[in-house]
Amino acid sequence: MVRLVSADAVSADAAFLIIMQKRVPQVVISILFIGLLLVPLALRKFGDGAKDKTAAIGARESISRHGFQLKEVARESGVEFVHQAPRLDPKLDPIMPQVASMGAGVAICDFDRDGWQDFYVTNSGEKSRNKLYRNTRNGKFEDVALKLGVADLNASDGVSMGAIWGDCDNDGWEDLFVYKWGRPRLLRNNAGKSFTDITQQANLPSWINANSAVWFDFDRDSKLDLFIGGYYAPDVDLWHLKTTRIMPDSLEYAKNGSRKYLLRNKGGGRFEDVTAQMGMDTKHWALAAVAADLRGTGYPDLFVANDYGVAELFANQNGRGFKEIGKQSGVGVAPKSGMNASVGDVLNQGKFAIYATNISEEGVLLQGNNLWMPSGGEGNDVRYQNMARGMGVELGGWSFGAQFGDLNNDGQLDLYLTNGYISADKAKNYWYDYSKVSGGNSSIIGDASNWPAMNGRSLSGYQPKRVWMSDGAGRFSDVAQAVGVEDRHDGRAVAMADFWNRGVLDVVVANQRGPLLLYKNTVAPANKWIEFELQGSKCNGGAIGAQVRLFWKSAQGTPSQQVQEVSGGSGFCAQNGRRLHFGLGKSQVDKAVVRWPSGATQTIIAPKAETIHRLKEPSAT
Ligand SMILES: [Ca+2]
Ligand SMILES: [Ca+2]
Ligand SMILES: [Ca+2]
Repeated sequence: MVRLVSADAVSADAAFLIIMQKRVPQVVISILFIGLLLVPLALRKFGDGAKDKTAAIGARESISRHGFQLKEVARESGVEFVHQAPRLDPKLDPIMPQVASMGAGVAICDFDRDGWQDFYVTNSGEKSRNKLYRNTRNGKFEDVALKLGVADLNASDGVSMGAIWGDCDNDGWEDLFVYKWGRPRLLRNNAGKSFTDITQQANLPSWINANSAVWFDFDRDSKLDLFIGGYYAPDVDLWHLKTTRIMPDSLEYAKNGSRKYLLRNKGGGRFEDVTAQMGMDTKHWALAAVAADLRGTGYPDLFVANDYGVAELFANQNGRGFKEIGKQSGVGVAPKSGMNASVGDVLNQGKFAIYATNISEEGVLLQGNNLWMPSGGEGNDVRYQNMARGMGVELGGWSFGAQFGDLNNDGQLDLYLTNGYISADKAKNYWYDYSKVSGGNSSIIGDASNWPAMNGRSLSGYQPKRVWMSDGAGRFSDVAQAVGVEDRHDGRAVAMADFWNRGVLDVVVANQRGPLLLYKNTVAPANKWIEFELQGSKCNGGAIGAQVRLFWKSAQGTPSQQVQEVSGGSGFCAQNGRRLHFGLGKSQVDKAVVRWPSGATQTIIAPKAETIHRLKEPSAT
């Protein structure tokens, strides 16, 4: 999950300035430029922790200073979930904590369509149970997984790694796909009252060691298709190893990862494997993926973050196949430990940036996270520049899941990141042994028996999380401690939704071998908001792939816009709520333009703020 190098070669601050010059006044550029000059200084001074700026303050002060406050309320909300890791083949015992280091996932969905967001959480211990937390509207959640038939997915044929919701049969009810190290499972939602396992008839692959999956309708035939990214090769049974040569054969250009799976929905609950035919037959250690219309073609593209290799960008060729443009677009140049894929219209340009996370450990390794900002070009010639350093979201420790969302409703997307790999003995560190092995040749690295026993040592454990607040002018600052995010668990999945229908984004975090955390958000009431819940009639029920483009004027009259897209999975082993949330600050909304996956658009002039707008796709389009 790591390569030992000094620093990321990509530096794009100059290009960033060129972009910024087109859209912000001179004074902002000056401030920004001074800010950029100060960045290296700040990095040296604060290193990876940057705790000085983020000291804990009271809730009232946090709301007045930053516009919001997060309070962890899992237990008082009835959510008591602790993730269990799998116990794999005993031959891996000496390094089990690092092999069995994933599986804590969370996917949000209003599965019973009562207007309140629910969530599904994966567990990974053999015979452990997954949970489906139904929102009981009174501030609490109740686990209905066992009752509805989606709890016992770890009893045989592998264990869960994550899940995504998508209405694959277009009956209006979102179905559940659970990906595993093992046999993937598809569960049909019976009107929110029960689930039926339809894996067999769906014709899914029999075994994938998967850590990422995304629902998206790549060919826009209205039927949701499924992308699954594999990690270990599919012929590896982690409980019954034929060989200990299962580790990556390189930490930079590993060739022994898994194939991918692009499964086209044929209707009637059946899927067909079109991976090679559509140009996705590459082999990597995929850890995260996100689909979105990145190039304005109307078709969803797919970004894949790979561990031990370069990222891939699959440009959708009008539904007829994909062209991998990672290298030419800039996102697939430096090999890293890609562990997250999420998108957001970071500077309100009407275009998506992509955030991929990696690993940084002070004094040992600085890979740096990537914030890929669109920097020009069209079609297959689209270009991205990594602005993570200049914008202040580069160093996040051993980073895993991250999501964009406007946490303080000021009209600018913020970024929540969780991290931490293995928190064991605080006084003992595995980094030295880790470095020794990872510096070896492929036959050394690739064999688990060559890896020194961990013996209870930590590896990038107990890390402070990041809540990066955007200033709207291209800089993020970490306010995690100040706004109440003080946990140090081994974070994996992050997902956001307005759980209590209050017009704010709450955050749920799944931790490896740790408790599920539910951060309830309180936002300064002066900041307004608007939300859109889209229901497909011709497209898939959850309207995955639909976009809302919101146009507004600031209190000073400056026009702005922000685009958001309904997602079938993003981050790391996560899926945000389907409802789109926009913070408005004190701005006036001019209009909202909805683009349904069919391509039909619908314009709503001056939609009311402080309102959840529930829109159904016009059936006549
Ligand atoms: Ca619900
Ligand atoms: Ca359905
Ligand atoms: Ca389709």
